[in-house]
Amino acid sequence: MSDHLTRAEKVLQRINELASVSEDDGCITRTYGTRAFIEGRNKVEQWMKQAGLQTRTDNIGNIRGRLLSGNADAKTFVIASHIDTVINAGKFDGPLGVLAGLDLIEQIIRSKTEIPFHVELIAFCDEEGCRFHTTYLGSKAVAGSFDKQLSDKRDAAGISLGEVIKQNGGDVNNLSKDAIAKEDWLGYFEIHIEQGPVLYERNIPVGVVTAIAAQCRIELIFTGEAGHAGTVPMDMRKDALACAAEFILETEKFAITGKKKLVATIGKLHIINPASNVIPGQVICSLDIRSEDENILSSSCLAIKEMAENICKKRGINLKWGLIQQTKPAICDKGMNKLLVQSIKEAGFDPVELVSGAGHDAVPVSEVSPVAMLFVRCFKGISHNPLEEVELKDIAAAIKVSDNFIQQLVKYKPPVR
Ligand code: HGY
Ligand code: MN
Ligand code: MN
Repeated sequence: MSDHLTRAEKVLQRINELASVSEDDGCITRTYGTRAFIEGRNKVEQWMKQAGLQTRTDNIGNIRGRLLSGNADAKTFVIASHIDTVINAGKFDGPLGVLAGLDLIEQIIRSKTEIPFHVELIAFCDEEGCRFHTTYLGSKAVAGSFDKQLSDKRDAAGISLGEVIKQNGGDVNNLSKDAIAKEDWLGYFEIHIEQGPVLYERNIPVGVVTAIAAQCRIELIFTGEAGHAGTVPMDMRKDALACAAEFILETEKFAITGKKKLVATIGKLHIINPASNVIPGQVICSLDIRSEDENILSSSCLAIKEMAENICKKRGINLKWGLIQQTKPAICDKGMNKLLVQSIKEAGFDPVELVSGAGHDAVPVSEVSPVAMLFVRCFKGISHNPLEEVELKDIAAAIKVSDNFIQQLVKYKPPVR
């Protein structure tokens, strides 16, 4: 078996071991700051230590492992991804990038490669934003863009982010000390499953990411009037759920018919005080809209908001529209992408470039550092789903390409930023 396949087997074994750590018995869920998250992070820290890295948990809760260059003044090259998950997740979204990244560093050590830069492996603690509905907490802290006001955000149980940081040994006031200063970044590299069907359909194991789509996360609160399901005539109701349902279908129609290279998703819908014999008085739902074109995203956001207001006006429902987060598109570094394309060719594969519809920790990092991402084919592009699957040979392909990339980087002198 080739060396890359053997290494891929070890990566897959660790992915499976990490996948066995979950806050839910029947599925994989590791959300920010929970006991299961900490247990999973401890596992990753163990593996980092076994590899000989200097490890530390920073204040927000990332686990970080450093391999120092012989040159003390060297810049830092970060290899990273996340170890938090969505609810009922697949096992590759995040952990593949962290554990393949660890393998690359083990290879640097094993091959005694002289590195002119420090290498830092980071397992980010909250890319998905499932617990506090705001993403990139870990990568924002490392990029120096963490907004302290976020620590007031509360989860479904009313616990604040600040309390969770403190509970887990972090200090919100020291978060800024965990950032890597802009002048100290050499670059950022993330291996991640594509989470889409392109590589699978084209039967290609890996692809180069050119950009990461802009996205908007919104919370809508529809307030009508709770009432008796048996007595209130249909034309006298202020049914918050029926209103939300019309909004959801109209939003889907907008995204489909508009062909505006836009995707729109309502992934969370919550009826306040639900009962089968009560007309829903209040409903809360999420709205996630994305486009690689920032202008299309903002104009679509306005159009969807106006459409929601019109539906609510017609039905006598009050609407609260709350912007949770808006991120610009992140452009990947052309210099590093050239090296990645070269590395793919050297590994014997056709280089393919694609835009990521999914968000990644590379987004906040791209504000302070050149970023590059290597996508890995996943079964039918399925992700955020326990059916998420990656073949061993594709992990081996990603390792082979990434080895080449690291060797090119060692020789490459990026233009001064
Ligand atoms: O939502 C996303 O795009 C990412 O998976 N967090
Ligand atoms: Mn991810
Ligand atoms: Mn994800």
